[in-house]
Amino acid sequence: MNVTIDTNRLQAELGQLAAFSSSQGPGVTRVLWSEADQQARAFMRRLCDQAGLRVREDALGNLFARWVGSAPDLPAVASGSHIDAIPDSGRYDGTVGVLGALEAIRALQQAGFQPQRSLELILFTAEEPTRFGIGCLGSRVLAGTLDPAALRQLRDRAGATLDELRAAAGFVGDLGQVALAPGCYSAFLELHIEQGPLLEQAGLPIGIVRAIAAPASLRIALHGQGGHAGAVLMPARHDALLAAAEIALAVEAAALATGSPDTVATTGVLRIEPGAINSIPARALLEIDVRDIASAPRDQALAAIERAADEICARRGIHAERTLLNADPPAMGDPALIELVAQACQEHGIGHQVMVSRAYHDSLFMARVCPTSMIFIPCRGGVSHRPDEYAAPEAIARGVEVLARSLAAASVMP
Ligand code: HGY
Ligand code: MN
Ligand code: MN
Repeated sequence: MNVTIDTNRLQAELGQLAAFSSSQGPGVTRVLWSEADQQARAFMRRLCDQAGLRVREDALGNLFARWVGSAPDLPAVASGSHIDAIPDSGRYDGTVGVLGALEAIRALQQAGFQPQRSLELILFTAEEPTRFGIGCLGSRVLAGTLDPAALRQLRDRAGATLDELRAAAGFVGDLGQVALAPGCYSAFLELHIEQGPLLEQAGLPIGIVRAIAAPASLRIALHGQGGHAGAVLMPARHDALLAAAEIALAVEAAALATGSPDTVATTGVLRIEPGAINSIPARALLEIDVRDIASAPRDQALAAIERAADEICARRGIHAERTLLNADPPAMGDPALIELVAQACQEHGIGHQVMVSRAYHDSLFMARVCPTSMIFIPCRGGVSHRPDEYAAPEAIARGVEVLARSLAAASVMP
């Protein structure tokens, strides 16, 4: 089958999507249910309508755009990713998988392909943790791992609840209806930039993902005493920032101490209050991201961080409130789906390698719904979550071509 990717259209759409941002360029900021996110969602709905797809959105804002196949009652084949973006980040993380899936469908339409199993594009709500501190919010709920009661506990930094925010964004449906019915999909395949340097270093255009890292997120709120920066002598102080600083260093030490080269830990958020030069920090909030390809070393690092935080706070007379936001197991790619993608590459002489993903993705949770894998394309220098994140047009087109061929093959599977 002759699959032609309309690179100019795809690049234009990636540029239009990047323009929906709450920050000045070149970085992109598109936080869940912000004005920019709402504009981007409307843009995606228009494109899916123009492609003649059957579009629906659930109570959490997950968007589904379906090309109905000749066997509409069979479990569909799905593809997709996210369009939300952390502050001041890149334009390719997630969007390549959403616009790429749409372009794969349009290329198959153009090629005269007739799907048997329906093909469905999914735009997942809030893959990034920015708004509520927990990543993969939409795919977690779709996979049934987060129930409506837990969702109602979520608050953003301003204290707004998920229900308030989703209603303001126009999503008022029943959260109890979001979880997917078992067997609804026969396969899920996500196209994504690698967010690492391995494909570029290997000179390969395609990665096929066999495992996705096990992420955990820990929030620690520290309460010290604060006070006048001139009047309180050093021995009498209970400085929340200094306790936080020691904890941040303990986070690094815990990752290095597991003996696994894949353990990574990051204090990505550190906020102090009241934040005045002549006021001793009374409060500090840390948000810590800990991962490994395997759960055991990740959990070992988490336990070491919690022990260190207890010791530091006891020694400094600081009260700490710890919240483990999530500690997810890794996900495994489906061997048959990996083989199907590898075959699509081999048949067209496209170099590829099977690899792990150190970033997490919505595929982490779709793997609990149906056989799942990912197609990676190289990004320059492996850079991501930065304004200079970049994937070459020809790399994106190649990934979309492999995705299109893989979706077509999966659609005609018995
Ligand atoms: O943090 C991650 O791994 C993903 O990019 N949200
Ligand atoms: Mn990301
Ligand atoms: Mn992503």
